[in-house]
Amino acid sequence: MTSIQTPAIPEYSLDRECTTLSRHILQQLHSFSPEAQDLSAIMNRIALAGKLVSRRLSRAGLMADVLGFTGETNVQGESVKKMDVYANDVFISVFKQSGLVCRLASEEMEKPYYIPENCPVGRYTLLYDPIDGSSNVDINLNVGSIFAIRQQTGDDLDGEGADLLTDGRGQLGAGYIVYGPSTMLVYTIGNGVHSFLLDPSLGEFILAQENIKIPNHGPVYSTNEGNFWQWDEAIRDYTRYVHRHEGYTARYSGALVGDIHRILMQGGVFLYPGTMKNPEGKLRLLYETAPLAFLVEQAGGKASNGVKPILDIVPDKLHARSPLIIGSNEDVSLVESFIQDHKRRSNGN
Ligand code: AFP
Repeated sequence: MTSIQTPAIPEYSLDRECTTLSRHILQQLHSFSPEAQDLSAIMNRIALAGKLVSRRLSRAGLMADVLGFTGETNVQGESVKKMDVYANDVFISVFKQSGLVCRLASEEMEKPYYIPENCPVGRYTLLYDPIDGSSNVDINLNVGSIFAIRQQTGDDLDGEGADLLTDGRGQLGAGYIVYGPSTMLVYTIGNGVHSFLLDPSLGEFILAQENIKIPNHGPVYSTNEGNFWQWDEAIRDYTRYVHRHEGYTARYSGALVGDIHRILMQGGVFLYPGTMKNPEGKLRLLYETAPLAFLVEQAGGKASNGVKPILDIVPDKLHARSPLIIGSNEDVSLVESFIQDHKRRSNGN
């Protein structure tokens, strides 16, 4: 009997190199059911959007009319970058003729966008921030895309997306793509958190790490201290505490995705509290804080608005905002303890 040659490439690496996103999702769901196939196909289209945006970003500085502002202002009152528009359109285009996603809602669009040919068969809605951290785009610093997948429950006849105004526990899947030295997609479908790295030579997102667990505590605190005097006294006291105690270091990139990715891998806490001017803070619930809260909770971390879990907050409008305190369990609990203490003291207890 001839002995079987051990393959040149060790088994696990070939298997790993073949572990694409769509295969991994079916493995995660231990099923080939229509729902599993749909989620796998949706994630595959999100991956395609990530490849297209990554390619554009990597060459933007050499291309004409790709960087800079459009001169328009979006529904958030922010000046729109040309890359915001490109990325927003990419996410719409990858779902055309898919029969999957009937509706998309994003930071760049006042109302949900419908893909008529996908409705009514398409039973999913994609919520996304096409370019998170767009203030970093023109200076070649890291940016990201954030996404969440939800079931379409209502008929939404007025096109306002009222059926989307539910808490974050209804998210079927969520994640982000970070466009940094390499392009990485990190996702959850409620079965742990997993990362995939874009291998440009293959044009494929390949499995990098499975079941990522966030450390229970980390040295990093990430916040825009330029807002210090606009914060509640509780948040100011927390900031004074980390200034006065060994073992803390500040890291803030101006792009939520990059800051969250650092904390997911190294531990710590990210804060975007409410301010006197904006008590609800800046970050949007449905396509920024809720997707990241789902992901971080799945990695064993915590996410709140200082008082209640982000995933329990019900938005009152599509572009609703929420304060965000997210990251390692111990560090988020520490910030929350400052808020509770202040509340107790102001109630005279
Ligand atoms: P842009 O996408 O408009 O640059 O906003 C980025 C962001 O939503 C988030 O990624 C950052 O954490 C946060 O806003 C930065 O806000 P500040 O500039 O107020 O610190």
